[in-house]
Amino acid sequence: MKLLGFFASPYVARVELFARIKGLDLVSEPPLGDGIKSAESLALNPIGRMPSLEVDGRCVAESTIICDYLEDAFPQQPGLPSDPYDRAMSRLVARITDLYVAPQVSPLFSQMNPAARDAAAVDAAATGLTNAYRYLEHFMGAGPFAAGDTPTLGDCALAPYMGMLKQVVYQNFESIDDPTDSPGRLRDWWQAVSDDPILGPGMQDYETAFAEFMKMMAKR
Ligand SMILES: N[C@@H](CCC(=O)N[C@@H](CS)C(=O)NCC(=O)O)C(=O)O
Repeated sequence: MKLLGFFASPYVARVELFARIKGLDLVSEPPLGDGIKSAESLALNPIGRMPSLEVDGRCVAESTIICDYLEDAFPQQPGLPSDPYDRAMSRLVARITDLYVAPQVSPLFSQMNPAARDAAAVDAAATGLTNAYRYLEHFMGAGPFAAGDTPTLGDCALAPYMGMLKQVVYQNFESIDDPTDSPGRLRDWWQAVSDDPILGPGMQDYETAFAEFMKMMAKR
């Protein structure tokens, strides 16, 4: 079994962090050929995005589906809560990350230069993020993690996005606040993630990998 993709991707990180909380030895490795659009990679996963999980020559695609596969294939150390409602909430945090947090990021990436900034585009993304944080706070429950008192899928999905937003958004866009900086559910969640013996070091690794990715992009 091979996890193909770069850890700097929040979707690859989701799967690798999920594997870590499940105690699985699954470390991401570079895509086949010369990248995700190579003939070798596309033959395995025609979607052409990372991550892909190669299992005996076959492929499981899409980060959350890969996590579902790992949960089914390796149930011994669960990566989801046992209570059905809490399981749904953990999955919902991952879904809110995909549907309401992630779409705000690319528009902001293209507005990094303050001199050429489209204020309306920044405002729209800021509103989108504020709404997404409200949805998360509504559904996350008492915690301190995304769904309960141990890390599960929702944490593995949201934490890399939050780490990425911390590096590229909150410090570059004055009008967008870091929700983990002011008292509230997301600050308590981030503290729990940072203090966790698996997710804390995992997020340090993610932040290093993402910073290296940004440096590489800046040189291009
Ligand atoms: N819905 C996919 C999203 C994966 C995704 O967009 N990955 C990015 C890297 S962060 C990618 O491969 N982008 C390449 C492309 O869009 O061509 C998942 O959850 O796995």
